Amino acid sequence: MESKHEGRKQRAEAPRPVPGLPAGVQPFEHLRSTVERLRGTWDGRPPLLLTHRSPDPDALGALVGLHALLRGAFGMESEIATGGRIFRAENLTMVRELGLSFLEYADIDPEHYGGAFLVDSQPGFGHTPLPEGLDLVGVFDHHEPPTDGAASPPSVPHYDLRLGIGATSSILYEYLRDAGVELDPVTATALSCGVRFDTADLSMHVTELDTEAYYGAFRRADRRMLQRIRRPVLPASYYRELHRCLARARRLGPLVFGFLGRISNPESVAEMADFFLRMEGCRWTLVGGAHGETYHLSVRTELDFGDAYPLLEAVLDGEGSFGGRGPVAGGQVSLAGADAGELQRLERRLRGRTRRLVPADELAGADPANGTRLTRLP
Ligand SMILES: [Mn+2]
Repeated sequence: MESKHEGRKQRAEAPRPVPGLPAGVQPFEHLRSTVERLRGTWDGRPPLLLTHRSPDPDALGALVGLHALLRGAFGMESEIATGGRIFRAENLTMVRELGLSFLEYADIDPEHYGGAFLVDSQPGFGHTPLPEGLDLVGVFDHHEPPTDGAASPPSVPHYDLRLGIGATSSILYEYLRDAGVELDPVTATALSCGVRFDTADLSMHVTELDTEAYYGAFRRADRRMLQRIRRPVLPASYYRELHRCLARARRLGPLVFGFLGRISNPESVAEMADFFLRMEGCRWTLVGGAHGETYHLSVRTELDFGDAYPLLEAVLDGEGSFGGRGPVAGGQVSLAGADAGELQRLERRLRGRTRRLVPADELAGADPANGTRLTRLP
């Protein structure tokens, strides 16, 4: 079957330097010498651990892993600060079950810390504001570096960027292993959640290290806690939103899409996009909804259908920003300062472009203007 988006190939990008550790150096040894060199200048002040906004399980796992590493390997207590509310029920449950508590960005006093570490993100990423007046000592990440403003690697003493590794939690697992730090149940559970989430239970983006981390962390994890995180208690509002989403969603050949208007939880769009992809015969999904001053969009594709991001690129057609990795893509359009009618107009534009991505011969009897309500599907 031919799909319209197959002609859209990823733009070739000029090769750019990838920041990383010096060749041949053992990561933990490099971290040890960096910490030993710098901690004398910290006057006993602790390091602050940071990640991207609204941390996901991999970011949380890496934070907990780094906290345990600094304590176990260097006898150093650290503090963690996070920004952006966490909405996804699994992630909230993970924080609660693991007994984690974080500082808010607004409460950070840079004078109080010797330096900062950043996990599962890099300086220059839009979703990662860094507090001013605090030097980055280390970065641990597995994402492609930002394409703009990063012509040369940033000058961070310990910059461990490993493209291709499935999860930052796996990278921290390696440090803990090499440092000989025994995994306590909380750290093991956190790392296990992180590797599981970013590799979809070792089904994608998997390396040897991810596999070792997945089983190694799981062996020492609290299994009951893992199960509670996997099947979290859901608030009543979740079911209200699910109902609205089911009522608004439409099927158009291989596509299930829904534009939800205002939503109470910005994670709903990703959850529903995942949920619809499981429908028999569905090859790709797109869900959008407005939360606060931002319109959120998620696209999911079946693996053999092609990447998600060219589809989202076509739907956005230059509006907003977006990113993607394989079968997953997400985007945002700002509604800041927009009048009351703009949300409806935006959804109308998005809906029009979305419909045009489905070739006429794939409509399978659906009304090409509106699609078919899920309740009316044969
Ligand atoms: Mn990650």
